[in-house]
Amino acid sequence: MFKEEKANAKTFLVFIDVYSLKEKQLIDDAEREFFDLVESSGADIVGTTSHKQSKPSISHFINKGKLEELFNSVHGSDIGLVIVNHKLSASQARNLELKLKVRVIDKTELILDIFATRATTHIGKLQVELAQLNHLSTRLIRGWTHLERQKGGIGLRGPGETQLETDRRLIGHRIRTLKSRLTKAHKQKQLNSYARKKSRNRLVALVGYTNAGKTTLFNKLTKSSQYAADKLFATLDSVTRRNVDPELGPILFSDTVGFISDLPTELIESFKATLDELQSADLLLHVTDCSDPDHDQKINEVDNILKSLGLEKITQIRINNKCDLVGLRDPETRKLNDEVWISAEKNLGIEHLREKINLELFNGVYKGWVSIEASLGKLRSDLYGMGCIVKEESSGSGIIYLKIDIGRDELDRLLVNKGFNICSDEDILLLNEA
Ligand SMILES: Nc1nc2c(ncn2[C@@H]2O[C@H](COP(=O)(O)OP(=O)(O)OP(=O)(O)O)[C@@H](O)[C@H]2O)c(=O)[nH]1
Ligand SMILES: [Mg+2]
Repeated sequence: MFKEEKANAKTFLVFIDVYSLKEKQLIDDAEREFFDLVESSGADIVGTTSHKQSKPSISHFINKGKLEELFNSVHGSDIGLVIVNHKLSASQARNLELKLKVRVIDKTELILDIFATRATTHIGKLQVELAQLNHLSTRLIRGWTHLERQKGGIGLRGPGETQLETDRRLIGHRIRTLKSRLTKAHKQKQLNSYARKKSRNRLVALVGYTNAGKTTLFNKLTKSSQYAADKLFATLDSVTRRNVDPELGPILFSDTVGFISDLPTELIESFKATLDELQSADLLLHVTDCSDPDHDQKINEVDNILKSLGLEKITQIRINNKCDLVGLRDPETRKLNDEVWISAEKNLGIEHLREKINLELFNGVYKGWVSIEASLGKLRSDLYGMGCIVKEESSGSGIIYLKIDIGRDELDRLLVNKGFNICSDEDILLLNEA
């Protein structure tokens, strides 16, 4: 029925600006984002069309006149795939395919496909397959026979691929298996996070719109080399790393999947457990691209998604990243509304961000000497257990001097409860010289 389709099929894009959906459309430049998305999927774009219509047509989404034009563009060409920038109902997608005689996918399938090609971890792959199957099960309607004969191609790649030939019953079975595997995998992760809670590590999660620069900043903060790239959804699987920066207190940083407007509900459902991990974060770094013309809308979009995940109560530091692109060379001077201006790539403003993180989490950090009575061995071993002793000196007169690196809050708690004395650096210098 359809032309043979390969993974890099010649692709035609249809961008429709629908007035009646406009209020929901928070992104002004949705067209550019749509193109970026399609490019991220690796499609071979050979043509595009863009038009406005007042509302979607019930049968084909695209109105009749435009549909004829589209048919003329596609018919007799070597185009094998049409991608539409909206969510299509099962029957709209089917009717479009019947009319155009090529495969048609919508924005949801496009995003699912990108996720499928990016998933690398066990949990990531399970989540994407679950999302694909959930979506596929809504498409298994009468008359939708071509799915059984097709393999590969954008929208059909990834872990779910072989399942596309199975029927609804098999899909249902597979969905149940995936869900139970995911529950098991997440239980394991929860055990790990329980271990974290027992330690004094704070969890700081980087969140934000896709391509804002979260991974670039994460790499800077944790001296890691996670994959960061100028494409949408470069990161899919969350990664947590311990802070190695001596300027920061004991922190675990977590890099997460980026958000996008109209994130398919199937994906939110599947990724819920991963995103649920954010619930235990002590602080969110909301990374934004301040050079993006849609900067404000994207902030709203991310805040809305955070709200829908019940994360709005967690303290947020708003970070305007890529300040080098707006000509801001000295971000320290720009401290509007308590926001932080940085360039993760050019290493600008990171120092101020560090201070801010320390201040939020630990009410600042104390680095210096304290003295305790030698008889308070338990306190000393607790401090070693917490990993905050940098150096130790003994006066030989029943007093131990400890150089510590500790959050102000914790220090205050320990001072009140356990009997510390803060020394001045001069005292210690004398001690060292003696
Ligand atoms: N000019 C400039 N580019 C930056 C800066 N930070 C990140 N980038 C670039 O922006 C692109 C996206 O960066 P990533 O760190 O992958 O963004 P992300 O938010 O992790 O994106 P996803 O994982 O796709 O959600 C990359 O090409 C980076 O090199 C910056 O401060 N200035
Ligand atoms: Mg990333």
